[in-house]
Amino acid sequence: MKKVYLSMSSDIIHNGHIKIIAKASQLGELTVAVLTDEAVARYKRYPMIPFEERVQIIGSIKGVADVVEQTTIDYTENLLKYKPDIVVHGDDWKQGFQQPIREKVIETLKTYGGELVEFPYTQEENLIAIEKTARKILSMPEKRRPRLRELLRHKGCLSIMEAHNGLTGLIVEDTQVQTNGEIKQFDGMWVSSLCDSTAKGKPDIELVDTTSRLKTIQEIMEVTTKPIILDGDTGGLVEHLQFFVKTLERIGVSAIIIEDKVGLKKNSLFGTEVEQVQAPICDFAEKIRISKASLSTTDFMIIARIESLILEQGMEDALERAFAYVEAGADGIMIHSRQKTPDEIMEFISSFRAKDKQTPIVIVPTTFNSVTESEWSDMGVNIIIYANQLIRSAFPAMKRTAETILKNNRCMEADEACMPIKEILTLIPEAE
Ligand code: SPV
Ligand code: MG
Repeated sequence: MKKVYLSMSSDIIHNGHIKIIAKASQLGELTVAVLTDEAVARYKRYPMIPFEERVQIIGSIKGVADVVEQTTIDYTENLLKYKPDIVVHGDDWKQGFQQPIREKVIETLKTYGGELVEFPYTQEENLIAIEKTARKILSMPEKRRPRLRELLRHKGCLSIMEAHNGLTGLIVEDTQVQTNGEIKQFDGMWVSSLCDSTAKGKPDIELVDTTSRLKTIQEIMEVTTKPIILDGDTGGLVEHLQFFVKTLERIGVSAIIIEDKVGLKKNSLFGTEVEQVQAPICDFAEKIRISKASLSTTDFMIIARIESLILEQGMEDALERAFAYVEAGADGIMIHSRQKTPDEIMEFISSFRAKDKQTPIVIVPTTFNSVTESEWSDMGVNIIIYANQLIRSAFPAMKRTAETILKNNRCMEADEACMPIKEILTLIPEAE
């Protein structure tokens, strides 16, 4: 009896799957590999049905002899482990983003004399509609809110990009790249105080009030499904913060990061050029304790941001604060720096991790930007936030276009830097 291998990532099992399973099982003893939640989330949307349930469902389909786990969309590891005689797939992967994965499968099969069998793929008419519904469900507060914790559990280190309106939300939601057969996308969004303020033509000094911040979040939420981390600045008065975190939790935000400063907040990257005052440790710890106590779920995270390195208060102070904030109930620690080199951040991470292996560490590598994500991950970082790159790249592009039109007294010369009219008209579909 030949060993047959079929990999499945879908959480919506339709007739096309049943047909391919039936055909595959006629070729020999069929093992179906179910992609883990992490692997699915990496290249598609987050699965609505968790891995364990998908294993049960697929295992009970007629013709499936065994179910195994596949942890990446790349088959290589499993093929070398199980050495199936035949790999089965729909012929749709000859085109599109799965092409390099297909080529790698063919190459690996060659090494031990395996064979690829492709069946015509039957696209279910109503699948597109079902996918749209899945997206709507995933954007519901109770589904979106716990997603950050879920991703942290599955992936260990997340890549988060800033969004400051619906359009940038869509960029973070939908942008995917393909390198060496791996598909990559962002795990969630950072609603930055700097970008939210700048987009409104305001300075980053807690001038944009919570009502306005909530409006930005709602705008993003309406068109996306990924988890949202809010830059909560200092959190303001604790008497206000305890209400604000409840609102955020209710609408489906996953986390707020609050920084340990008091008085008029200025952007951290000014450092000591402007007057900025750090809160006494006990006051900030109390702020965390009170706001944590007002939450109704265990999903929502309150992350404490330490400004000691920004304000040149030293490593000892940063570490003392980190442990005090964790003790007060902080669900994560963000350590910030404005150095060009990553040295002080790395020193903090290794000292903190020597004593605390669990609490998520968040970094914003705007100035110390040479370290790769996998290097940060190896050091013990859990959330990497790209805090301002979308707005920083959009502004010079828009300014250049404005100048080009002024200089030329017409817009023809600006056209090459613009997307075609047809594309902008159809970028946002009219109907859901
Ligand atoms: C933000 O994005 O608003 C931040 C990060 O708080 S930083 O600008 O580096 O302070
Ligand atoms: Mg900020």
